[in-house]
Amino acid sequence: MRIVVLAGGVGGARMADGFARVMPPQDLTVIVNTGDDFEWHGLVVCPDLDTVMYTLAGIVNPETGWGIRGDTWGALEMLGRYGGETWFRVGDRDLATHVYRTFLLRQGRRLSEVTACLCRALRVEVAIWPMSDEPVRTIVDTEEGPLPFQDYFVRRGCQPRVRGFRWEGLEGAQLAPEARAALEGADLVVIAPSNPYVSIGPILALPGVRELLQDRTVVAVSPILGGQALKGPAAKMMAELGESPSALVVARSYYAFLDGFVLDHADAALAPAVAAMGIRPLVTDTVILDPEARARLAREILAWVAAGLPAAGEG
Ligand code: FO1
Repeated sequence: MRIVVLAGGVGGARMADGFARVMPPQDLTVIVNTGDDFEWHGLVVCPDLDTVMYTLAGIVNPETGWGIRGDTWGALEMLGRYGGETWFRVGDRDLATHVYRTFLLRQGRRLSEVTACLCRALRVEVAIWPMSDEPVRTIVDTEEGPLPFQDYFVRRGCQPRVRGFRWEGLEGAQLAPEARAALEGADLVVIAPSNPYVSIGPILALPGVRELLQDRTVVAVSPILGGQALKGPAAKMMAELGESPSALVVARSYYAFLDGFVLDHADAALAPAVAAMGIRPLVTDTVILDPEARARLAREILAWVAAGLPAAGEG
């Protein structure tokens, strides 16, 4: 079975890691959000691509879920001494990734090619593709005005109240050719437990993606359990956009193309409402902090899909 995982940052990386642990690497592709990308002191930083890449390479910092384990901060400290901004914390080894990526991009290579080159060097066998080779930048419209994503997320700690989201560059952007080929050939698309607005939203906003998903088997794992996000601002954003935070809001936002929806035990009571939307629910443990839990959830999803998405007690 050829599987494509649509992923954002830490939640996406953990779900991709689960599948990477239980299936042949050549059958798995991860398509990653690039709306969080930005220029940092002249370097092109792709936080979600790097989070997925470092996780699958086994070198991610397990405490933060992003950055490199055991990294040091000498360059950042020096940058601070020069008066440079240091609110976005780039470690010394992580810095090399941004330097080399920027170097390759300036030679005219596409982001997909550059990502493949970095992954090869880190011995990542699973294909990781950016959603687009053209820059697409998430702008968070807040009560204090528009903020570029990392300004909102890191510098302002997700404090300003959200009014909506926009994507700069979307008009000129296409789904990258490698990502498109993977989606076209997929037997199953898994939407990782990533933020539906700012991690999955940009991927779905690219022309043709929703149409491609309508023709495939698509299951999503809820990033919201018990009305809260395990990590990140998804529940806060929901509330500020006038929704009562719930896994149901996520299922509804993917309704047009979703076949199955994976809910945590904490939300078992929502399963009938999911089924009433014509979407098959699977209730299980969706907390995937450790590698064993990730592999178990991936295995469970594969078995569920192979059995034709039976509801509990069926099949
Ligand atoms: N997240 C933070 O909360 N603070 C940081 O200083 C920070 C630095 C950083 C550096 C490299 C990288 O790849 C990711 C980094 N992140 C940081 C995470 C990142 O901002 C978010 O996880 C994603 O953009 C949201 O998915």
